[in-house]
Amino acid sequence: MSMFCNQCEQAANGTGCNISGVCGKKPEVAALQDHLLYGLKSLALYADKMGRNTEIDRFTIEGLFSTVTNVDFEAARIGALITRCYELKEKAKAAAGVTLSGPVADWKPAADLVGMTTQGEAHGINTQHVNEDIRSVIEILMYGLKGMSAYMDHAMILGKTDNDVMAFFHKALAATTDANLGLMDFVGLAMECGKQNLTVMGLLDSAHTDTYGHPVPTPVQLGTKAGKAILVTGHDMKMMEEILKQTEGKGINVYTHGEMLPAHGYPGLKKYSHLVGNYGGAWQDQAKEFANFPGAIIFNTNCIQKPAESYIDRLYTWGLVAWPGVKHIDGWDFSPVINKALECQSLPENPGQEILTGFGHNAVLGVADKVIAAVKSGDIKHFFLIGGCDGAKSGRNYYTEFAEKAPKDTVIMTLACGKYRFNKLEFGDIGGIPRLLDIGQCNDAYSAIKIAVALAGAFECGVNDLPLSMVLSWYEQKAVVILLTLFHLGIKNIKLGPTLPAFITPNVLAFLVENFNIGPITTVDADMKAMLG
Ligand code: FSO
Ligand code: SF4
Repeated sequence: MSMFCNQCEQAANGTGCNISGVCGKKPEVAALQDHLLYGLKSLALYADKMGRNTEIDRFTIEGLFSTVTNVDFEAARIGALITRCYELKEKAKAAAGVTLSGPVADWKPAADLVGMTTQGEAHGINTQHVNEDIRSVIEILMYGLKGMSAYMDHAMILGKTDNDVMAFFHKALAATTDANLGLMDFVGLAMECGKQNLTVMGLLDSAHTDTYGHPVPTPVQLGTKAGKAILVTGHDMKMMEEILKQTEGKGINVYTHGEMLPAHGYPGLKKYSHLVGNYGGAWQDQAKEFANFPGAIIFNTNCIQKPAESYIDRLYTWGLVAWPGVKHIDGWDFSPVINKALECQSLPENPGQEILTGFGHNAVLGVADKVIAAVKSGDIKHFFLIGGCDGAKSGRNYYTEFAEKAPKDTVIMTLACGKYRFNKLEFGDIGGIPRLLDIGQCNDAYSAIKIAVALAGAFECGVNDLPLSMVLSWYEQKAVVILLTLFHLGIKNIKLGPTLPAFITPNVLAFLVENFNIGPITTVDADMKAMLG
């Protein structure tokens, strides 16, 4: 059985995975995910013609997020989503009061998984256009929508939504099926996706801060505390809160892993004394780290990898993330995970290094006067935003080297899991301002934008005129939509690595270089010199 997927930075040979996914995605799951996307486009054709419907909107977000890299590897779950998608499409068709024609509008899935898989294989990743540049921009748009769905999902879990954003999801999905649209139509939709995502990131920021307060600078212990334990990895704060509530008084310590590290900065989460530290680093080291963590482990979002036998029995998934053979928690009752943690071995008392997190926009802008004065006096010469998602490739050592070589009179802001490349290094401070500021998750990119815009306001210039350089790493589709948001904001001169996306054609790249002067990372010395020059 064949497959083709090129949506993440791991795409085999820099072009696409065609035998099996480097991430572990099997051809059957790839075909089912392609089928689900086809179904979501069919649903969108009708949803675009009716008013807002909460059930359809929520399903669209969950369906898209399920196809993001390292989220759902379970064929049966994707099959169930396809069936549900068809039911909702029929409902939308009746509510819209129109009957559209054409293969996408007429979509009907087979009744069984084998049939759905065969149909998905025929659909592929996009079938409406033959021009390779148009296909490239449609892929950028589709991956942008997938990334935006992830941020929207977290916001929705905390009770936020936005009608205009949801209308855009359906409009854009429907547009990808329109053979009459041309290159610039899709470029416009991709840019609009960046704009809509700014709204979503703002919603998510207020979802987090309204619920848990503004993050405050917080030291996080990297060692272990004696006792039973649960390790939480992923991105979802509400799920983290539930784990903390349900483990209270049970003698279980809770640790963050990967992108959950910024949870320690929120007053509403750090108040739990059994949230004791962060264990391990970024997602791609999970096999080694989970094998050494004797407690229960739970994923609430990406990035899951094939679990090893040594820990699969202690591993759980929740929400949209799933792996065959791994126990899944439906809903909000985490008793099975808690019981497992109580059965498992205890962790030893082994204190370690402390690192700081919690530099969200409120904390950084709270000391804006100090920062501005340090820039004016020349104590701070430059800011670097070294952020983005991490991956397994050795070329990613660039980001460690870049942080290490950043001159002592520069400040590094960071976010997302790429920070683990350097967040345990000692950077010191400039007049009490730490040289390394952990803004949070990839989900907190809004904070970085707010900080940059506020600095530009203070210096009465544009963001592009600030002494600020962005050195970003990308891995999956959440990074794609953040790039679209930065383009929407007119941010130029971004350095992107470790490699450029396989789905960008030379002509589309030329367009991006011409309009945004984005470029691939080269060597640390050359890039640093150009930025500081
Ligand atoms: Fe990383 Fe994974 Fe947060 Fe991504 S854990 S790679 S961009 O899912 O979302 O930064
Ligand atoms: Fe390959 Fe990435 Fe697609 Fe997985 S998500 S199949 S690694 S391109």
